[in-house]
Amino acid sequence: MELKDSPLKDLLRRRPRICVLSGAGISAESGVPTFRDPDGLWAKFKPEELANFQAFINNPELVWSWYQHRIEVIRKVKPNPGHFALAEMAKLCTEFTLVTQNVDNLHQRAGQPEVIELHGNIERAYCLDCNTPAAADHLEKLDENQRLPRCTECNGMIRPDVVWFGEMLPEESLRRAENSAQNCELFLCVGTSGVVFPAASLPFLAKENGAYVVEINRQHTEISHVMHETLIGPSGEILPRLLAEMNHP
Ligand code: BJW
Ligand code: ZN
Repeated sequence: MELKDSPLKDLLRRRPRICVLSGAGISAESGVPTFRDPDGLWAKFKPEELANFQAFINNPELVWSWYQHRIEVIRKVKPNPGHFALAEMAKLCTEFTLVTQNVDNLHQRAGQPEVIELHGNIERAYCLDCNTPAAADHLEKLDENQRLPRCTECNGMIRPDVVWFGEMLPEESLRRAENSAQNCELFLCVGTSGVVFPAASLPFLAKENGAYVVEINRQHTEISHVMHETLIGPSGEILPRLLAEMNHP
């Protein structure tokens, strides 16, 4: 696919200030299921059953086994050309911010210099009572008398360090993401359905502040109407093309 002549092409050649918001779709080509595609995570598990605090309190073993399963999947897969292209772009631009809703560490493993995590990280966990950090892969380490991971300091319950529905996003991460969206010249929304807030408000904020806003997705989304351009296709193919444009003499 050649990029058609558009403001995007000209912008990329100037290596503008870029802010990227990524979602589960960027990791799909690595083999990580998305949430809302037909074969996604919510096709098998209802979000209200698993991704909220009350669900965890009601059935921590179910929620932990879901996270344990996802940790195992994520550890087996590798970053794909989409993740690598973004890491290369960061080296070319003087101002480049990557904001992710993903908890899978694939941007980090692709060598992304800095990642703003809006929804936490599946590899981390902490104690509900005293906040002491804990390893996230407890279930592997439990002996047969233990059903759930417990805090080594206070014996409290350990929870995954991710953001569930109804919970606040990490304040500093959200502040930095909003600041970058407000100050960028090009905002890229990659592989997100745009249904979860406040992450989905970032492209609106960027546009209000004069950025050129582009979506990269396999299909149109809830937030396509705010985009100046939607590039339809797999991000593992489209992002390397955008990178090539930045390297154009
Ligand atoms: C490809 C591809 C390929 C596939 N290439 N593309 C304003 C309005 C309405 C509601 C709210 C609002 N503000 C807040 C809310 C409530 C709520 C919310 O947004 N609800 C909506 C669902 C209506 N938000 C919250 O509760 C947030 N907290 C909050 O706002 O706190 C303040 C507050 C508190 C109390 C009351 C009120 C306010 C917290 C949200 C936390 C989200 N958590 C999860 C789970 C994280 C942990 C875990 O991983 O287990 O985050 S839910 C899940 O959705 C996960 C994701 O990060 C997030 C977004 O999903 P994403 O990444 O977009 O994935 P998909 O599957 O939806 O889309 C994939 C896309 O990829 C698709 O479009 C495909 O087409 C595409 N694709 N292959 C390119 N190869
Ligand atoms: Zn504790």
